[in-house]
Amino acid sequence: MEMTLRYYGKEFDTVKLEHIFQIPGVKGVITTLYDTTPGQVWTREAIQKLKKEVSDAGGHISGIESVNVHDAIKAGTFDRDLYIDNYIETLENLGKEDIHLVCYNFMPVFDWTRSELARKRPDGSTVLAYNKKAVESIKPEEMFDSIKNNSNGTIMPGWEPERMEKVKELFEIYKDIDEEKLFENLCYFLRRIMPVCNKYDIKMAIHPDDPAWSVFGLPRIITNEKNIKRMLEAVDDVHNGITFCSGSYGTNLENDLPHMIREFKGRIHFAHVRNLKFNSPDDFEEACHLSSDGSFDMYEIVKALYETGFTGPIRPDHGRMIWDEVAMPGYGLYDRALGACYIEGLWEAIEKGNK
Ligand code: DNO
Repeated sequence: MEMTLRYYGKEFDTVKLEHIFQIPGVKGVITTLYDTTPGQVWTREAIQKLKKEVSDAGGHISGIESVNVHDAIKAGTFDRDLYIDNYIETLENLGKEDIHLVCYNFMPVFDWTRSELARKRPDGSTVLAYNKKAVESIKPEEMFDSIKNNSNGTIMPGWEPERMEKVKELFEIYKDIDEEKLFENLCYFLRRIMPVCNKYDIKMAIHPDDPAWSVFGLPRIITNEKNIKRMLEAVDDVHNGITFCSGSYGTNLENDLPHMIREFKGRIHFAHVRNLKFNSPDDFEEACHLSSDGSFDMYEIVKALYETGFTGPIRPDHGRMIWDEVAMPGYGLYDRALGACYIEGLWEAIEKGNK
């Protein structure tokens, strides 16, 4: 495995690349062109500029998170092929620039959802949290406003203003889309992009739906073992793979995380490793990475990755806000740095224990 950190680019991130590369063991970042909108072609020039920014700071790009998928593709509207052509062109340009991992998601309208961005924990740190009843009692616009007002002046991924301007229109195009139709649209998209992925050896790694259930009545499909299996079998190409995000799959308490890692051996191209603390099945908060702080056994998760011969990038995921840091919620430097070292420590112990 390679330890990495997510980075949004110098105009958007509150964390500096130079600081990221001071974290022990981190020389790679997972990044994106944060100022592009879904459907837009990423030019080679823009990709080169991003690569240079990262290499000037002493590191490299380990993968992209995300190249977002236009809603026309997810909803399968008449114009989807045009947007798929653009996506293919972006992949081609990434391939030519020697980038071989792309994380994306197939969640209608929104990306991840949370009811709070700064729930206070007993030690004074703040974390992202989800309460099912709170989410069920509000409208999507209200959630957008609350996210916007609590993001410390940053733009949260998946909650970009352009997306929200069109929220009503977006809901309209999904009105006849159920899970089955969404699944077909995903397979259609994957079949069309596989040739370019094969040509440039680009591994596509779909991110799970977070949380792993339907939100605001929209269908969600990347939620459990059965559905992933179906997707991997429907387009049976190693370039059609997954991002194993413990925090997202873990929202569904029926998902056995280490078992899923073993089951999808060879098709996990990227891992987000983080812990959640459940207060009840309908309420969880994002704990620090340590097993003892949350509901998951992080040792078993890392061990499953190790034992399945995982060689891709891992990143610590959302961190708590600690030590008075003011940053994009979930994406401060300090707690993610602690998370990275903890995961590296688990990995080293497991590796040496196996020799
Ligand atoms: C949230 C992230 C997601 C993820 C996308 C991938 O913090 O885990 O925004 O990057 O779903 O496309």
